[in-house]
Amino acid sequence: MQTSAASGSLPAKTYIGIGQIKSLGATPELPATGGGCGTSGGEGKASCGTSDGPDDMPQEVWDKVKNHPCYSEEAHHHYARMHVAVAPACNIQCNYCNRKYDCSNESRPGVVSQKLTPEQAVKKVVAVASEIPQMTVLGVAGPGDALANPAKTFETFRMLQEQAPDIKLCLSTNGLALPDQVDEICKYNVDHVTITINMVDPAVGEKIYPWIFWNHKRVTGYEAARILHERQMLGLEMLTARGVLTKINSVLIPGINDEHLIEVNREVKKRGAFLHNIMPLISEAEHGTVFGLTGQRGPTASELKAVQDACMGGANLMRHCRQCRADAVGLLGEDRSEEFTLDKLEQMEVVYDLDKRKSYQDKVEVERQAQQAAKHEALAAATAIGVDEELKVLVAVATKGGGRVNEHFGHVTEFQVFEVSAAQALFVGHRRVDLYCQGGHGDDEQLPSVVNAINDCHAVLVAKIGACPRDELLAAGVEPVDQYVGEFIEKAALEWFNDYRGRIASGAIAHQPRGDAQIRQGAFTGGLAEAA
Ligand code: CLF
Ligand code: SF4
Repeated sequence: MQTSAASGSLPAKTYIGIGQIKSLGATPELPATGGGCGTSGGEGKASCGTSDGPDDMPQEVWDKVKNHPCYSEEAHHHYARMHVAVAPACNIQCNYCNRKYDCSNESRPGVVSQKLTPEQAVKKVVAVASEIPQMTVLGVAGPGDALANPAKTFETFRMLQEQAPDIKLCLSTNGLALPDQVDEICKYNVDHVTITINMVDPAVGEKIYPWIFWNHKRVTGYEAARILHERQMLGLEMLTARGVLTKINSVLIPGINDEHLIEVNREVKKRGAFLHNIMPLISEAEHGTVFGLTGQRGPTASELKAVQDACMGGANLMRHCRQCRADAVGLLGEDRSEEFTLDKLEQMEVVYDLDKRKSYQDKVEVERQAQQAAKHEALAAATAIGVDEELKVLVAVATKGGGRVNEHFGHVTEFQVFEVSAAQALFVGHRRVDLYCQGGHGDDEQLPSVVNAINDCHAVLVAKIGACPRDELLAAGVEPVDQYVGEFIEKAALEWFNDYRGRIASGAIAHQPRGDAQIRQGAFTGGLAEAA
């Protein structure tokens, strides 16, 4: 399958700007936040403040995020979302979007969505929810703007509330129409709203947005960006005042808004945003976007992480976004939409069984608690070792879900990456890779691209790995580890790190810094995951 992965060598690591970014620090000078949910999401945590459960936040906020895979990093190992493409129109133009494809804010490129009527959408949601009991959230995320299509978006929500009342409702918008739609959002109990905010300075914005459609006419340049900015800020403030949880998506565009996103983080926190999701620009010439055609590149893995790290201390960060398609179905990172096309839905017998869904989700909660207990146990077992206590390394993990090390190296199409220190194992991203094992045999030509994708990691935790990739990884300086099969990821990563520090302390090895890695939006999946 054709992929949208960037090819060629990595950009120079000395890229100026991102690498010199200074952190917001632990005690940023921020005005007090406004009221609402955004005030209670925790201060400056590295990821959505849900990783330790309800102790971190008021019960009503916990109830909203505990099974939302985007609003809780930890939930995304267990719970699924789906999108319905009922909103094809858009009221602005972004230089990174070509709507021949899905909305770039919430999508991988190169995949055309099947547009649905609200009736078709609701039928699909009920069918998916019957089939996938961990599917807890329905989002409207394009392919255009959810609020530029209010009649279709809200009709979908209205019908769904009646037919599947346990499903959380979520939408994504560029914010231009948001202030006018806040009442409708609240009327249909939409608890989660994503606003894509790439700038708080119209001088930056005019490099990203060539035009907006405003008051029945097209507005361009600085004025367009100024209006959009004002509407975004107003909409965010209004949602905060009404207690709606908000997530801000920002597309990191090197050389245009990289350092500026720290200011964006600060401003959205002031206005009560619950989460800030800084995503890499997706930009390939074949997508036909302005940025693709002008050669504007996306960030490398370390450039993205540098900006995210610099924002710690501001609004909570989301780092597990998969930039989903507008009709994605399943756990983040997987896409089961092909199982639920309209013609297949016609053949399905759908029974929406609330008790079955609840009992499945109760089992997930038991598993989650075991995962938390394992993490705490591993942290408690970490011994004081005479090596740098500030030491942090990245570890790649092969998993097929459930928060465990349970995938073979050769079957991975996406590694999860954790930053591990003596204090924590923190999810910091994912890396798509070409499938190494095809038809039972490893394809050695794929190995360099896999190594490229995790080249900033010190180890890779897998359920199983063959001799050839093992040797190649070792030669590249990445340690393959297969002794934690079936273990919870954080426990395994912390235990490996403890062992790693022990080897450093004993003089058996010397700690070496790693290089940069390549972020890919697409990869060869050998049919395992369609349309990567
Ligand atoms: Fe969809 Fe977005 Fe709701 Fe999630 S996605 S509308 S908040 S249910 Fe999630 Fe996908 Fe990232 Fe969006 S991983 S692109 S953040
Ligand atoms: Fe595309 Fe979304 Fe931007 Fe509209 S708001 S132009 S659909 S990325």
